[in-house]
Amino acid sequence: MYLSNNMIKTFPLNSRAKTTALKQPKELFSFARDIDGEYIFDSTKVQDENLSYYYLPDASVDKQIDLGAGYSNFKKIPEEENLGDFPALLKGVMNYEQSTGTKINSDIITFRGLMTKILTLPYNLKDPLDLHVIVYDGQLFIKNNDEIELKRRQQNNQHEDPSKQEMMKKFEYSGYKFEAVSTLSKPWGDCSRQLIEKRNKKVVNNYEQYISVVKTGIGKVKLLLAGEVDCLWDYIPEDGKDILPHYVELKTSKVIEAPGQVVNFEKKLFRTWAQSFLIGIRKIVYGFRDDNLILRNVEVYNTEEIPIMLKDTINVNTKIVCMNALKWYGAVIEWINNEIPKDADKLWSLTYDPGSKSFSIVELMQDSELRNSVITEDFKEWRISLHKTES
Ligand code: 0WD
Ligand code: CA
Repeated sequence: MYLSNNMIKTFPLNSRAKTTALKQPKELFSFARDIDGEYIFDSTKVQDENLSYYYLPDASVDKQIDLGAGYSNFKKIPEEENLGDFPALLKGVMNYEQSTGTKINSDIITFRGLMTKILTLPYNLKDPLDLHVIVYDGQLFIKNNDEIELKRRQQNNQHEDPSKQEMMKKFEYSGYKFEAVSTLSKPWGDCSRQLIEKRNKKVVNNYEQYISVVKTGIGKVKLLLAGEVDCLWDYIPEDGKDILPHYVELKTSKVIEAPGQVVNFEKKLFRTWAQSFLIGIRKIVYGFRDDNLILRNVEVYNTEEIPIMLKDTINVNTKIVCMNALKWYGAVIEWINNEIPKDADKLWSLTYDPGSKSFSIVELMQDSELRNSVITEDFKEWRISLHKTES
């Protein structure tokens, strides 16, 4: 419920920042979720134990890997447990701040996926957005409106035609299966031949997750973004050197057989560009599968090349241009940052409604249950103690 005496503020969709001063993303720490759904916070440990290595030679691709194999054994996390875990993220933030003795000075703290939605919004005008902004200790914590998000996921998964629904689930599975067959848990040199060959038989799950937390910014706004990283391209750099250039985003898509499918793929590529660009991931690997879920070929893209590629080939009707999206992103992030006061611990909603095509914010009534589910007791205690030592 929003407060009746509060004005809804809307932001025109054609707003663009004149410049897009971007900060180079920098990783502050990483954490991981293990197969049991437990979190691990020691960055060095999770880099060693929870981050995998890309390895898929052409000879393996030629073997026609079945990305549907093992589907019935998929260990899938329930949707309601996979909504972006703020308590885990803030535990990581707290650990990091305790190690440095200072507060991370970001204006906005959130999951990367939500910023991908905002960045790509001008080209996804049919997709609604329903977020909550929780103001705490001078910072904006942005999360999904979980209730709406869950309902939406359930609707998306529900097809009238049960065989279609089953097919959609298999497509989803094939993405995780591609991750399993294209990565190794240790560097290639430390893997036995048997381990490499056995990965096709590994039970696939989406519990295990490696999350990088990066500091980045656009214009004057500083952001802390947490995003899932699929694997390493080559190796972990030595002694604290920048790991971001070594990360890879893995994706699957249908093989492109007809000209009409090119536009669709380019839309996906644009979204993947946005997702990777936001946290400074430089490489994207696409596995192309046919309708029978057989892996047919693999393509590697450098993130920075995608905007140029799209400009060259894009269909005039879709006009997907990354720069235009970035100018929108620069403008809208600055607007959010300016319009929501940081000195009052309030609750706001941030929505995009495809019906009226309006992007807006409005203050909501306080909701302590929601607030406590994001800003944990531990985190509060930590921040209070930090400010005591400062004054
Ligand atoms: O509403 C959501 N989708 C959110 C999920 C909001 C915030 C966080 N999360 C959770 C998810 O578990 C996610 O994996 O936090 C994790 C990290 O967040 P993120 O990196 O911001 O998520 P995003 O960029 O949207 O997606 C990264 C990966 C996906 O890989 P692909 O290649 O499909 O983009 O996270 C997984 C998925 O592997 N993922 C999901 N898996 C199942 N159901 C979902 C989902 N709805 N969303 C993301
Ligand atoms: Ca992925």
